[in-house]
Amino acid sequence: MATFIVATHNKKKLAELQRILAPMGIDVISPLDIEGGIAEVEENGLTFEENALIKARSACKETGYPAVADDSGLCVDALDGAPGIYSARFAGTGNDEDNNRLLLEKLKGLPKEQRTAHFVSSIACVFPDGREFTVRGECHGYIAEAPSGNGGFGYDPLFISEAGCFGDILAEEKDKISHRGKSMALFKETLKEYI
Ligand code: ITT
Repeated sequence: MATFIVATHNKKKLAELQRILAPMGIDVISPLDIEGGIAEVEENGLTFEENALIKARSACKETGYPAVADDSGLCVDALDGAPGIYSARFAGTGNDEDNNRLLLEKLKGLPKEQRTAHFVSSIACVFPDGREFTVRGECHGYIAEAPSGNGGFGYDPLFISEAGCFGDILAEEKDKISHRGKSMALFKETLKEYI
C-alpha cells in the first residue's frame, strides 16, 4: 500500500482525515512528519475542486509522495452560498469563533426554514506521475441560532445535521454523515482504480 501525505495546515482537519483514513488501511503521513513542514500555497481557485487540487499538487511536488488535500466550506442558502470557498477567512481573522459570530449576525432574525445550509468537502488526490482525481461530499442541514457543544471545529457548533448539532455529536457519528466522511468514502472507492 502506498504512503500518502495529507496536505493540510489545519490540525483539527488533519485529525479528522487521519481518523477516517486509518481504517481504510492507508499509510498516512502529515506535514508534521516532513522536516520543515510543507509550504502553505495561495488558494486562488474559484471552486472547492480547484483549491483542493492546488494544495495536493503542491504537496506532491514538494515531497514526492502521492498527496491528498481537502478543500471544504459551508454554503448558506440565505447568503447565496457564502461563505463557501472563503469559509476559513469569512471574518478575516482566521478565527473560528469570529467566523461563527459573523455568521449568526448575518442570519439574525431569520426563521429556521430560511437558515438552510450545506457543508462541502472536495478531496483531491495527486500522484507523482501526474495522474489526479477529485471527489466531493456534501452534508445538508441548517444553522442554529446559538452555538452548541465543543466537538469538531470551524462551524460545527452552529451546524444542525440530521444527527444533531455537529458540535454535540461524537466524532464517529459526524464521520458517518459528514461531507468529509462522504468524500473520503468516494476517495477510497476511486483510489482502487489508481493503485
Ligand atoms: P487547509 O487549507 O490547510 O486544509 P483550512 O482550514 O484553511 O486548512 P479550507 O481552506 O478547506 O481549510 O477551509 C475550510 C474551512 O471551512 C474551515 O476552516 C472551517 O471554517 C470550514 N469547515 C470545513 N469543514 C468543516 C467541518 O467539518 N466542520 C466545521 N467547519 C468546517
